[in-house]
Amino acid sequence: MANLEQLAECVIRGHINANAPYPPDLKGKPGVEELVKQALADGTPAQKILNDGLIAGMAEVGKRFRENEYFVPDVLISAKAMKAGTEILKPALAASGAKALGIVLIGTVEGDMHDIGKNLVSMMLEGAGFQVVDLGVNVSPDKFKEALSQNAGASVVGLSALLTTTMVNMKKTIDALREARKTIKVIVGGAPVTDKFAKEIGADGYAPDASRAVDVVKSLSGLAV
Ligand code: B1M
Repeated sequence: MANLEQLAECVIRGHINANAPYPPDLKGKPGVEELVKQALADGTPAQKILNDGLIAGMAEVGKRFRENEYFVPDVLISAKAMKAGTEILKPALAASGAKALGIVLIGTVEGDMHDIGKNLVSMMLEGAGFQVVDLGVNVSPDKFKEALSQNAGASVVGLSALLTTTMVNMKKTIDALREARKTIKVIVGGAPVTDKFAKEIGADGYAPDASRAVDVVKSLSGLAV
């Protein structure tokens, strides 16, 4: 029987498969890819593999990141391992009709090309079980509005900004989004953004890092944190 705790541990350590050289002490041992395949072969439901293996692993990564035990490169390595597992799991998940926790649109606001933090937030949200539609960087208010109209199922929009000169575009974007849908929930983040600023511009939530962004999006979606 494949062990889902072992699978979670491989996500935490960023161990993709037996041939992967990282981390050195796990080289030659089954990684995420082998363990997901084994669990499917054992008849473990795809949703259980996702929840108790991959998502459980990413939840621990988020906790360690929040507690400054893990840093950006650690999270990126774990996210890569998580992605390798979800790629194998995707057909089984689709066949089982498993639903994402919700759809989140995300992008870096107009005038801003920084995307490392935004990508991290996307990966953590996917790791938590959300479907993420990433609109990229330099996204105008109109483009956000159009994307919201095209994604009727989206319940939360995430805006990222790294520059004091572009964070002002968050308010313009929120106003445009609310024109398209009055009740849409918006979370904002990025180095110069604060909770106070988020409240001033009418955002529903703010998170200082990717891990807490997951909690805020869950809470805005009415899910237990
Ligand atoms: Co730029 N840059 N940059 N830059 N850059 C900063 C932001 C800056 C602070 C550097 C400095 O001067 N000390 C400064 C901004 C000053 C200010 O406005 N106060 C700056 C500047 C001035 C510029 C240019 C104007 C430089 C120039 O051309 N003269 C230019 C602007 C280009 C543009 O956007 N139009 C520019 C360009 C660039 C590069 C292209 C070279 C590159 C970006 C590459 C890329 O993203 N693909 C770059 C980089 C790398 C940086 C620094 C060094 C690092 C940013 C980063 O990726 N951090 C940065 C200085 C610094 O921060 N030390 C700097 C790591 C990342 C994980 O953190 O993005 O904060 P962060 O994301 C965190 C949280 O903020 C939060 O979670 C993330 C993970 O925990 N978070 C969210 C982010 N988005 C969120 C969304 C949420 C919730 C949480 O909900 C939706």
